Amino acid sequence: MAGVGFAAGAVALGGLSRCRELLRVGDNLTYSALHSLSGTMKLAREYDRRDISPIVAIGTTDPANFARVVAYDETNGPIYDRLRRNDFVNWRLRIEGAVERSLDLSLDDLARLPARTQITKHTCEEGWTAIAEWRGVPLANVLELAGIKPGARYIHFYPFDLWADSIDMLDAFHPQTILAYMMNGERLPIRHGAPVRLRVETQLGYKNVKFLRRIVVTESFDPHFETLPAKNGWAWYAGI
Ligand SMILES: Nc1nc2c(c(=O)[nH]1)N[C@H]1C(S)=C(S)[C@@H](COP(=O)(O)O)O[C@H]1N2
Ligand SMILES: [Mo]
Repeated sequence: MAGVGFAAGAVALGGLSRCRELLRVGDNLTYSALHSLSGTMKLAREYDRRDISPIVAIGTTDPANFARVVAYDETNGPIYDRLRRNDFVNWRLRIEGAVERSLDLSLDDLARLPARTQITKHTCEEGWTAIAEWRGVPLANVLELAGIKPGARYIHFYPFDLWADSIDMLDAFHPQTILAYMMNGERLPIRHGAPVRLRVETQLGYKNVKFLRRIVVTESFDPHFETLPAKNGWAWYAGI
């Protein structure tokens, strides 16, 4: 794992100068100061079971509830509704883009891959924090399965609501970056992102995309990739 992470890190740094041109000034400073210069894979602090705290569900708490969700997606909201009625048996996570082979992974497929459990602190940009236990597949394992192409630089995450976001290879191959399907020892509840959400422990809360349906690997940074966090004026890189 460490070897793979290092290699991916080197690849990501190669693309950095290009991406730096495209990012806003604020992002540049944070990105340089907190991320690219470190070059190492610093682990976020992990806690004990007794530290687990009540965690509020924020943002979209049910992508199928069109009446209450600001980020309701007219196409994917109804699909989410159908999938959850059948306990997500027919849900598939699509992985595509700059990969050797596209994948459609079921919950069972994910459960068969090596898993990681971590008790970490979620830090929301609104100022609250909460500690929870997450279990899921390291994103690195899924990317290796798909075989990312040499030019791949960024990973985009698309959920069943209108939220979306992207991370670079350093964070994608970070050992604590997982596709979580369990929370506090139980299946991930709807309000926290069922059936699968991203946990990226190196960044602020809004990067942790819930209700995943699609992951797209890209070679270049798309400054026009429309995301709700970007529309809110929040930085693309939100390292903590
Ligand atoms: N799909 C989706 N992911 C999302 C959001 C959302 O509204 N929709 N909100 C984000 C924000 S701002 C935070 S703080 C966390 C909250 O996660 P929680 O609801 O499990 O506490 O999810 C993030 N991921
Ligand atoms: Mo947040």
